[in-house]
Amino acid sequence: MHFLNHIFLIVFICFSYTKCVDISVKDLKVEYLVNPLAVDVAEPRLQWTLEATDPQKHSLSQKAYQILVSSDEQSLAKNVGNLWDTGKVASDLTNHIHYKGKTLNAGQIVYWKVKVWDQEDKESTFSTVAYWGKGLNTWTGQWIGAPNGLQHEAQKQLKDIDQKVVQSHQGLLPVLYMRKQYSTPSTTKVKSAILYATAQGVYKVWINNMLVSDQKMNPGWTDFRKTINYQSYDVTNLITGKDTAISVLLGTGWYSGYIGFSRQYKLYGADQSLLVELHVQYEDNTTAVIKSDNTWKVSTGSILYSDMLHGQLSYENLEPKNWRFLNFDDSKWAQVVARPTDKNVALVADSGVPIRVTQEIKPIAKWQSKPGIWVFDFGQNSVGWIRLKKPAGAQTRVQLRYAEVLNPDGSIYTLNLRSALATDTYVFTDSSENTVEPDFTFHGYRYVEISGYPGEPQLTDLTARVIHSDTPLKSRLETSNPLVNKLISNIRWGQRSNFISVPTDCPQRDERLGWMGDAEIFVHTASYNGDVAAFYTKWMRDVVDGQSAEGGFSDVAPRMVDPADGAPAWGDAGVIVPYTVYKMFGDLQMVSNHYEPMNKWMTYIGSQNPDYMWTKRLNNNFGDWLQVNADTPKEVMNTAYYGYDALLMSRMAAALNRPEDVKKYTDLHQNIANAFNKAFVNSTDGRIKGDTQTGYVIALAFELLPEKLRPLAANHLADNIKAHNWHLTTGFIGVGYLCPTLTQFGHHDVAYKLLLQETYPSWGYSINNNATTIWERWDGWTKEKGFQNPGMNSFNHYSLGSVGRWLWQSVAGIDNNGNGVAFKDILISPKPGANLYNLTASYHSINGQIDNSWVTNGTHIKFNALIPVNTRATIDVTFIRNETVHSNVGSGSYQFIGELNKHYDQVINELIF
Ligand code: RAM
Repeated sequence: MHFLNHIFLIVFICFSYTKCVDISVKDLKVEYLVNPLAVDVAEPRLQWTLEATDPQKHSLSQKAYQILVSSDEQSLAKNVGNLWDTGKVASDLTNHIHYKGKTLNAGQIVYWKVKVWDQEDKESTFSTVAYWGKGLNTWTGQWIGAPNGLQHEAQKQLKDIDQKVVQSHQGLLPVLYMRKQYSTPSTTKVKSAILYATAQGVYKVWINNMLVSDQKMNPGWTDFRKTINYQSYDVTNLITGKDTAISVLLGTGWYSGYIGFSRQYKLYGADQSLLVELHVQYEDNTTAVIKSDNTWKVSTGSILYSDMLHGQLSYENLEPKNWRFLNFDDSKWAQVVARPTDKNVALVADSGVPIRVTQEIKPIAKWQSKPGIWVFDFGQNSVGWIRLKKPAGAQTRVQLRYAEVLNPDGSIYTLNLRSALATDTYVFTDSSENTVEPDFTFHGYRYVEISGYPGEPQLTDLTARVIHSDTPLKSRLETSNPLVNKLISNIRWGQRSNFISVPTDCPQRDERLGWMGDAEIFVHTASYNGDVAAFYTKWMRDVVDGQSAEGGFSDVAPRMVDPADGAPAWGDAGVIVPYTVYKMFGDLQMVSNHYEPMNKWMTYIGSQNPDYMWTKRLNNNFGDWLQVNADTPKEVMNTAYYGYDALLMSRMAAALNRPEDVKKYTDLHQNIANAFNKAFVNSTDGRIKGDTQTGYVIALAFELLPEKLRPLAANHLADNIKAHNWHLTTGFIGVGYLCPTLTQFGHHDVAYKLLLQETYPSWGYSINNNATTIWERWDGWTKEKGFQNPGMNSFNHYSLGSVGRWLWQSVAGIDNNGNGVAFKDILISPKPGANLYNLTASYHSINGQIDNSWVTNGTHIKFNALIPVNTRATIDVTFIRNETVHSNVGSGSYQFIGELNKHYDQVINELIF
């Protein structure tokens, strides 16, 4: 066995008179975002990553940094930081560094760069230049919408042509077309132009017929009664001549469209409105602000509705031709109405991640379910819509219906969409050859049924456009086992499909809500798959906006469905999500921002449960949702969660350096544990009331059992799984902690058995029955019973995919070491087993990329690890005979080759090798 450390021949030629630096600076971000144009935070956090200039070198680190921030690029080019020059700061920090320079003006854009010194005090060159903008403090634009009669007129028109839809869906409102043309007061050229925009609704903006961005469904979803996010776009290149036309499509979106269950619409308001400010700076340094006001014009057009749940209906002949171009005659359009600004609603620069089309998929097969009705299979359940090629001369009504699954006869199965129509309809009248796609809707689907298409639609005529909040999903995990790879793929698709402005439960039926229980159980897995920190930063505001006056977090955020506060394990997302984001990304800011709301939640529970058992304020009390004939007693689960909250609060209090709260919450955790043990645990044999897998799992994972009972409880857990013939019985809650707990308490082989199980209930069972995403229920479809009750049967829910965390942490073996956060102190502890002959894992942490891989023949193994610059790692390779734990090693690549030790031999032999 050897450490490559010892044998690496370091050949590094440096073409420089001075000593050559070992690291370079990359990936500059502000508040997790690349060059954001509007940041509302007072002291935005800056970050970068480091790369080794020679990947063969070890133990590289950053000894110091210097940040320069300037009001203009020219000064920065001369290495002048006229807003902030940190000088050489002795620090190994590369993220969460607060800007402490001069106060910035509203709308100001600033430029920055950074250089670092390596472990030997050698200085790097400066990074490339990045920038950020300060958000707007005040708005002079007005909220504008359509005069009353306008939408009714269009609705009446719609009634004449599409009776059936309108009768059943009264709330469908036509999309508004808005425009404003202005002439520039200045004759000089534009130096910079930033467009700030938002809506009570959902919007798209063009300048001179050019779409300002590829972002979709802006401004996304917030609790519109409290917070509205605005977006900012650099439109400098779009403003060319003296005259400029701004055109906007304004749909209903989450604000006034159909939302949540069945017949809910206009939840936040009856009419859409728009708010826009275009800030232009000319080369002669004059400025202009063009804003939404009552001089704008409004009309309706071809889009008779574009609804998130129900889809889009467009009549081509109703489109005002060339309405987005300069000099379009809008004299017949109505004048908009300006609406008062609600001072109680905060307008906030969007801190989240825009929704974009991130992939296109071509269909793999098609067939006729009835003559003239074609079904297309895209091979993958995903979220978005179809871009359809319209044939020349088509004068017809073409309808696309979306579905996740099929009936046995090959027709699409849509019952599980409940009242969501999920249908896009185009009435074509002009003869142009074209492609069409909807504007403000999205569908969860694998299959598309198309009717009314002239002739036979070809595979090339339909393209699936995949959308989601575009969090970079750079991390990769792959093994030699196709079943495990499919599970990993299904988990990733579940995440992509349900990260749409908020973390949702499902993307297809009439629900699509920010269910907190689902979020709580999946956040850890999500944080391994990609950089989701900004996404959760935005969502935590929705969570806190939804907190009741008494302190109750809700079941869904943005809060909406139900007046009740959150159930145990659902409301607890308000504590678990900030904790997990802190652990995974080092985000102490999120913890401190929401510390008081979290405290309030603890008081909310504690004040009515003075005996430390969570038996009151249970609200919807969901329990271990969708478990398999193994209902964990609710008092057991709920009390365990109360204990878990206390445990996490004590850790967060410690991170914030609040010793009194550390004591308060450590004591609370202990008191809850005592009450839990007294009421539910047999103190001799460690049996827990209910005797369910979930009961054992959460008691162990939430550190509630006395030490001597832990192995006993873990054995009961393993025995229970064995008694179910190596099957799990856990629902949404237990499943997230199941495999990690088995591994932690020495039953890694049992966890592997669950991973590889292919009969019901298991992940493998769904995969063998064509799952390309994670199902809501273990029995979404079974050979014996067919589809589960359509009242609740989504095929794209991520909750049961929370096993992803374990694949990363315990199989690939990439985790934080002990109390470490943000992978600065890394634990590499892979546990090869089963028939995973190869594994390759690459996790893009906030502190750099961590790569693990192995290849084995079942008796010998070669293991590689790559530790990022400026981090330390403990590498546990005790799965190799005569190997040990290598503590606190520096960056670089390491290789270990040897014989698998006895224990792993056994695991592997039992499991297939
Ligand atoms: C369902 C949702 C969600 C779950 C709640 C309790 O309707 O789909 O996944 O958290 O119920």
